[in-house]
Amino acid sequence: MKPEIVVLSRLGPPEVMEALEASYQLHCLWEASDWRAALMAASSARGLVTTGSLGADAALIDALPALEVISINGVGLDAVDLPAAKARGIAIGYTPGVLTEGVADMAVALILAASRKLVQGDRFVRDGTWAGGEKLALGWSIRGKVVGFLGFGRIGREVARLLSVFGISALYHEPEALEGVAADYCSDLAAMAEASDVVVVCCAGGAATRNLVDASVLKALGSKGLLVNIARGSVVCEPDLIAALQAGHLGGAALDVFADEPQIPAALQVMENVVLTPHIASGTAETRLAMGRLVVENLAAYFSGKPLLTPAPMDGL
Ligand code: 8YV
Repeated sequence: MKPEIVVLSRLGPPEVMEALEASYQLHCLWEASDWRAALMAASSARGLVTTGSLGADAALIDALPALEVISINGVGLDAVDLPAAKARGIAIGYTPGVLTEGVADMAVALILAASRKLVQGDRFVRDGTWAGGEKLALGWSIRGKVVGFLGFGRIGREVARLLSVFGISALYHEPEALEGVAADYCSDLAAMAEASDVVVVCCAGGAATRNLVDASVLKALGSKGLLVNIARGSVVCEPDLIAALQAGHLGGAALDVFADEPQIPAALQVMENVVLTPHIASGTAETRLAMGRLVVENLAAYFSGKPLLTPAPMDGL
């Protein structure tokens, strides 16, 4: 008998779904019109596959009494109730490392999209404004600028490495200074923003970072500054962001993540100096395949009695 697992959202690459189907009896929740009924039908499920953004809250964990392992298709752990899982002795796997490059590439793409007005320019061409004789206002160059990183883990460091080609100077903010990194530490986030042309949010989500980027940080980044977020919407106080953009206290924003996805405030949607993407920083075929394979490998390790390849850190819980 194949073990039963619940899968919350279809994982993109067909190879991944095929691998899951080959080894498990799947409860595909995205196909269910009634989640509650689907979860009740999955009461024997021993595994759960979820995403970084969907996670697994205490209610979902409670609804699965036979749950033994959660395999997350993502690196973010903020949407998983880790204490609830730990209390039940549930093993948790996630996908660190394999999405670092994909997400870092997206941060660079967002910086270039905003600074070189790629999206605005595309609209300008398509809607006939260019043909009507108007000129798009000038963009600006990232070359030689100062980029501040809120969070300087794997992803932040990879973004900094990529941007080094443009001759940027890198600053970073973390709770503590890090050993051996090629960037200058700023203990004060607002001071880092003040010294930066661009701030890239690359820290983990969750209570420790909620609303860290608030009105004071945005004002410090300034009327020419660009905020890029490829981490979690929760790190940026969205009402403060909207107010700063509307007041001209902030130059622009390039955002892949939002406070209440997929709901995006209407105010952001009408701003020309804002680039919006639908949480796709890890969304390349290559990255999603690598993530999906790791999701499958973590489950396979668990069900064959081996340690997970990439267990979520549970220390201190
Ligand atoms: C994706 C993410 O949203 O890794 C994460 O934490 O947020 C992203 O990679 C998602 O989890 C892919 O399914």
